[in-house]
Amino acid sequence: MPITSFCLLVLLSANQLVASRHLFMTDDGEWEKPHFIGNRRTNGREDFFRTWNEYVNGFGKKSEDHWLGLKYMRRLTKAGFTDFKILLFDNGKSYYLDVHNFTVGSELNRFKLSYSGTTNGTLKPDAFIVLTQAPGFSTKDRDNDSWWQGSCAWKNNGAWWYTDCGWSELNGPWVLRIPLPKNWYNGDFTRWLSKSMLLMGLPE
Ligand SMILES: [Ca+2]
Repeated sequence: MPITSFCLLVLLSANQLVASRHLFMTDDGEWEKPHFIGNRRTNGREDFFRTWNEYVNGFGKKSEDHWLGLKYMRRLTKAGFTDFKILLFDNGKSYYLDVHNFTVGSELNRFKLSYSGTTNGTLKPDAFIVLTQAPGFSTKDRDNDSWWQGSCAWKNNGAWWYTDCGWSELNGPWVLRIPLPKNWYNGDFTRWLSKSMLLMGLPE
């Protein structure tokens, strides 16, 4: 058994391992290497306006829309899954951003994001860089954002690495454009998204 598979068996529950079925993508952001899906939004049937504990432990069906869980994302980066891909779908077109040497911090560190590598893709890195400036992950019952006047999770009806409240939101309500849809700012325009995914994979 490869060491990586062994690590995953040790680190992840059987429930979480279902995610490893999704080994390959076929689109602009093709990844022909093992990866896990941290976030999948494709049909709007799953409720993403959830609590801190739910975001820590994960929710949803792994074969459909789901959030893998912050503690599993943390363990994956510690196990070497430090390539991060953001996949966005907007009006039939897909866009992606690859991030190398990506880390999810510990729960004590509020699952703060950081990276020490490079980025490339059809999306500009700006919105991702703002994510890494967030003090930590925030939910409707845990305000770790840098907006002192209120809670970005309540403002956006989501849960995310908010600053004040940032340039992206992939865990927001499943609505088209009004009032607070999922979105991603891309330097000169904002993508109002129909679908999105966050992937975590092994480096080349
Ligand atoms: Ca706040």
